[in-house]
Amino acid sequence: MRIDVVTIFPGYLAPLREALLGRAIEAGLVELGVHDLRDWTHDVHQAVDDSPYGGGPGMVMRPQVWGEALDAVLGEEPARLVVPTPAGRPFTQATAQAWAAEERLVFACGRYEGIDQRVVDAYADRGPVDEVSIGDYVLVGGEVAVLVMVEAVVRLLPGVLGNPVSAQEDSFSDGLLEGPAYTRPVSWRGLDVPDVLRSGNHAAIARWRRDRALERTAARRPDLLDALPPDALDRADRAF
Ligand code: 6GU
Repeated sequence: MRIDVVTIFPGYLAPLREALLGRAIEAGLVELGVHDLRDWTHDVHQAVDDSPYGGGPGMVMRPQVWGEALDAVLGEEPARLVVPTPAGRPFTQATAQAWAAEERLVFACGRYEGIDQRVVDAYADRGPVDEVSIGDYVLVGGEVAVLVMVEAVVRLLPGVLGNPVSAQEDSFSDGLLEGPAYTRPVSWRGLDVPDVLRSGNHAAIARWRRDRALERTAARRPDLLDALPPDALDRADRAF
């Protein structure tokens, strides 16, 4: 997979070259390009923003500089263009799974009050464009959202995780939150590991884990339970 990020703060994306992602890049599983939007300005001040039509606070990123930058970075190869914005559709595990199948992702990081809408409108005629949000809170720019989304996507690529079963058993992949996990010692500060996990009874362990996942999801994210398809719960789940 090829990933490009256009931003006025290229240094913000440095963590993408660390740890798991860094290893994916070194292993050639991911190619990463980080580009400074100001490289496509022509004035001495390298201005990327201007005041909004219609008035109001803040600044809007100018379309011309974004147009030149995206023409250059997108090139002729097909790519999905992603524009992080708190006004976007929610980015979820399903989004990460869909994007993990793409050849190329290009992220356009806006700052200030966003990018002139005509940039998204113009590129929507050329290929897929997604305006996405990572949650119901406001960040100062798209850069941190890109760190989040790229990490969620890249860990799903074949060969990136040591144990591919971990990606399949994630919270959300079955629509539920994962339950608690334990390791040695069996007793710590007077707290014991649940007996069933040491029983060797794999069916009982699977049932116990499923019950804890249901319990935790009901307590913390009842909205996820409501959203499960009707066939997602088996008889034992319902009894629970
Ligand atoms: Cl993608 N961008 C910004 N600026 N704020 C956000 C966001 C994105 N998602 C949630 N808040």
